Amino acid sequence: MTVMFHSTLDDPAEWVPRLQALLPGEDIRVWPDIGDPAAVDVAVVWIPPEGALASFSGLRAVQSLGAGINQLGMQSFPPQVRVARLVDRGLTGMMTEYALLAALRYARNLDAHERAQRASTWDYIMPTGVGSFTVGVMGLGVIGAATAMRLAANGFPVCGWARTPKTLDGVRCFSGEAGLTEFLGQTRILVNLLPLTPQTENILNAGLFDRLPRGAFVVNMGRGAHLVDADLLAALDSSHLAGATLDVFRPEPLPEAHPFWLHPRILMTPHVAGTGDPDSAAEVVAENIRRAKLGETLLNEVDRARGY
Ligand code: NDP
Ligand code: OXD
Repeated sequence: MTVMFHSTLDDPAEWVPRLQALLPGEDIRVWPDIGDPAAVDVAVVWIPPEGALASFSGLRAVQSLGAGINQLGMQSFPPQVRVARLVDRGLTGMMTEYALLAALRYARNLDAHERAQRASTWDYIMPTGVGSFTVGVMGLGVIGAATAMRLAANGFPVCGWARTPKTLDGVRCFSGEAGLTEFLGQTRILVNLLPLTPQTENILNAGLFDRLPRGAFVVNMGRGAHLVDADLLAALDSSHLAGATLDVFRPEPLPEAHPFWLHPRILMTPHVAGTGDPDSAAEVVAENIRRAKLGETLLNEVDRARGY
């Protein structure tokens, strides 16, 4: 088996020795030193090198180094190519931690205190605690479900929304278009953990914000294209929304002139909410390389028609 590794974020010096130790005898090559492209059986990538996969005529599988797969451009892959997203306990843990941090910052008014400090103002805001801040988690998959449970374990009332009905301990679950309005109506901090698909693109828009209570907060950890930037700015500027925490953007990096950078009610981070931990994730990737060799279904294989 020939495996091609490429990432602009993940360090091959951390990944390749781990993969090699788990897959003795397999040939792991790091882009661009890959030799004959037709020999590549499996591509392990965050974003594939521009146009490269088209020349991998023997490609059997693509393993994403991210939990999301929209960045792979998989529409152009031949139908027999299997695609897997990354499910890794290290990544999931970091994502839940980020959501908890963002929710606690709002529940304990740290955003308001940051603004008051910048204005040298002693602004006493009576703390109310987390119990009065219902968090609504959009997307109850691997990361969304773990996030909802972690928030609930930390005292937040939590509700969740997904495409299909779910049951999660301590989380009030809603599903489908029919459940969305009730879900949003009780959400004070909205955390987006949806995958990007044609159905979820632009979902964080003016119509959705209008269904949140006045003074709600938005935390976008999914993808930049979930959010209609102008609608967020309008909702913040009218004070319908009180703040936003954004980890993902369209495009990344966000251009310097974008109004998000200097907005007093937006906290930005550069797509760092979670990353795969090679110590734990290399095992999952190695198992998928073994499965690709045997022509088996991959772990966390993406339903290509569904898009996640
Ligand atoms: P999963 O595939 O495990 O879960 C996706 C969830 O979204 C499922 O509950 C699914 O519902 C729900 N969903 C999908 N489409 C719809 C829809 N149209 N309406 C309602 N619900 C829908 O994904 P993960 O939890 O592993 O990851 C979620 C996303 O988080 C990734 O796709 C990625 O975009 C983002 N991410 C961001 C990172 C960052 O650093 N910022 C890091 C990692 C991930 P159902 O189960 O009913 O099908
Ligand atoms: C992602 C990731 O999908 O970093 O954004 O895993």
